Amino acid sequence: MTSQYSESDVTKELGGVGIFILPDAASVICESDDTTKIIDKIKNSYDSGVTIDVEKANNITENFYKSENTNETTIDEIDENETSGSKRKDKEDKENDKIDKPTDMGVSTSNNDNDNNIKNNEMTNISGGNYIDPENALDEIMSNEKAVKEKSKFLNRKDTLNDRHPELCDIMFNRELSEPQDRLYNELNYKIKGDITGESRGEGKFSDYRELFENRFNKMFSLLSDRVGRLYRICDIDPRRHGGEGLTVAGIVNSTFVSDNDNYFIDLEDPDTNEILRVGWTDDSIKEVFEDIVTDEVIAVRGNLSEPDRKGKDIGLSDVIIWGDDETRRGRPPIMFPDVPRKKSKKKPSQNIEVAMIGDIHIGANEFYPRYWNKFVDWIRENPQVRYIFVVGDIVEGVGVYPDQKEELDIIDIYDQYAMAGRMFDQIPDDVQIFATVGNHDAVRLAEPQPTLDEEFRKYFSDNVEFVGNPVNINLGGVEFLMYHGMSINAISEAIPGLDPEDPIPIMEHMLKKRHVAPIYGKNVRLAPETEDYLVIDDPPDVLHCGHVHKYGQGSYNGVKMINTATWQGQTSFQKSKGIDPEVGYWSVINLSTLEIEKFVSKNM
Ligand code: D5M
Ligand code: FE
Ligand code: ZN
Repeated sequence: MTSQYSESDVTKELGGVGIFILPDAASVICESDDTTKIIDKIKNSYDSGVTIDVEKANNITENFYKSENTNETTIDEIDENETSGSKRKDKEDKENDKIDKPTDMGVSTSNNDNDNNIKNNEMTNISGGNYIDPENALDEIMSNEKAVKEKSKFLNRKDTLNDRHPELCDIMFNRELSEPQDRLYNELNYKIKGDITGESRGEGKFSDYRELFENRFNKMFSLLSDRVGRLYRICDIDPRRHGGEGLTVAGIVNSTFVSDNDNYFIDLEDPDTNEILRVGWTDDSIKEVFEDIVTDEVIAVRGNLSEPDRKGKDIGLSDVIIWGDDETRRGRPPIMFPDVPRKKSKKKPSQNIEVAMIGDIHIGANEFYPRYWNKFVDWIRENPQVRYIFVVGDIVEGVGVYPDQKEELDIIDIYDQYAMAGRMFDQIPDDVQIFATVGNHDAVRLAEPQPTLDEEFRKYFSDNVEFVGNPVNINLGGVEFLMYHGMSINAISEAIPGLDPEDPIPIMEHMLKKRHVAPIYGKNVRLAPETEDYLVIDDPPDVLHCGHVHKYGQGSYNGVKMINTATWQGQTSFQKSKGIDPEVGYWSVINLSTLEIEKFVSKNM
C-alpha cells in the first residue's frame, strides 16, 4: 500500500502543531505504509504546540537518516557554548547574531547564538548515512536521551531563560521579593466587548473595504442622528427638489481644501453610491473647526443647498453645492462630529478598588529597564487595593519590526521574549487580574483591529493574564475601559495642525470627538478589511487608555478620563533620529469608585 500523504502533507501536519521537519525526512516518512501512525506518534511525543528550533529539528531529522553510530549531532557542543557564552553580549557580538524568521510551518525562531549550529540549509552528509526503516528510526529518536533533553528544554523555556539571558534574569528574578499582601477586595464582574479575536470576517477583498466604510458610516450616522433633527444622506438629496433648501447632511470626508480666495471646502462622499457633495464656507470663522477635520471620518454639516444653474433631467450633485452656515443654532454648530456626550455619573463600585495601567514594556529590547520594572512589581505586591492591571500593548520588542532592529535586541528570539514576559508577570500576585492587549511590536497582524496573541505565546503566562485584542472594551464592575494601543496617534497629529505626538492627550481627545480610534485610512495605520468597523467607539468609555508614543499623559474630556502610559524602554537610535524622547517607567492607578488617577514613576520610588 502506498501512502496517500505527500511530502508537503507531512510537513504541514507536523508544522501545524509546531514541529519542524525537513522535506527529506518527510519523504522518508511518506515511503512508509503507515504514515498516519508515524505522524501521530511524532505528534504525541511532542505535546501539541511545542515548537522546536530549526537547529533541533535538524538534529532530529538527521537521525531519521542515520544509524546510531554515524556522525553524532552537536548538541553537547551547543549546550557548552550556550552556557559559556551566556553573558550579555556586547554590540560587536550582536552583529554576528542571526535571527531566523518563523517559517509558514509555524517553526520557532531559533536562538542561533553560535556558529556550531547546523543550519537549515546546511544539512550535509545525509546521503552518507545508512537509511533505516523510518519507524525504527523514530523509536530510536524518541528514546534518544538527548532528544528528550532538548524537548524538555522547550517545554521549560521559561525555566531555562537564565542560561540564555543571565544578566536580565539576575536583575529581575534573583532577588528577594516581599511577601505579597492579601488583596483587600473581592473580584468584580467584568465583560469584554469589541474584541476582534476569533471574530475576523473579512476575506481581504476590496469589497470588504466597501462594507467596512458602509458600516462605519451607518454607525456614525446613527450617532449623529441622535443630535440632529432631520439628517440627510448624500444619496437622499435630489438637487432639483432640495435646491434652495436648508439641510443637514452626513457623509464620509473625501477631501478638504482651502481655495485661493480663502474659501473652505469639504468634499463629502456617500459610502453606497460614492457620490460626492461639495460643502463650502466663505467665512474665516469656520477655520478652527475645519482644521480638525480628517479624511475618512464621518461628519455632519449644515447649510443651504444651491439651486442648480441649469435645467435638465441629468442634473446631479455635481451641479450643486452646500453653502455652509457660519453660526451655531440651537446648540448645533455648522460642522458636527459624532462626539461623546457629557457623562452622567453612573453607578460605580463602592469599594476603593484600584486598577494599575501600563504599556509599551518592550521586553527584549536593549533599552528595556529591568530595575524600573522591579519597582513596579514591588509596588503591586505591597498595595493590596490593586486588583487589576491593564497593559496597552507592545508587551515585547518583537523581531524584525523595523530595519536593523536586531542591533538593539537583547533577546533575539520572539519566543524567549514572551517567555521572559511570562516570568515577569509571574511575579505579580495571582489574585491580581491582568488584561493585556497587543501593539505594533507584538507577534500579531499589524492591521487594526488586531486579534490577540496566539496560544503559542499565551502559554507562557499564568491564568491571571487574559489576552485581548486591540482595541477592546472592558467593563469592570460597571466602569467602561477602552484600551487602544495608539498606532493612529502619529497620523492624527500629522493631519491636524497644532498637535504633537509628544503630547498625546489632545490627540486622544480627537478620537473621542470623532468616535473613532483610527479615523484616517492609510498613512502609518493599516486597517483590516473587516465587515464591521471595530475601531468605532460605539459606547463612550469612562476611561480611554492608550500608549504607543512613549509619553505620559493624563486628562479628561466630557467626563471621559484619558491616560497614556508612556513606556519601559529608553530611547532607541530610531527614536533619537526622530527626536522622540521617551518617558520610562511610568504607571497610572485609577480608583474605580472615584475615577481619580494617580501617576507613579519608578525612578522616584
Ligand atoms: O513607537 C514608539 C515611538 O516611535 C512612537 O512615538 C511612535 C514612533 N514611531 C513608531 N514607528 C514609527 C514610524 N514608522 N515613523 C515615525 N515614528 C514612529 P513603537 O510602536 O513603540 O515603536
Ligand atoms: Fe511602543
Ligand atoms: Zn507601539
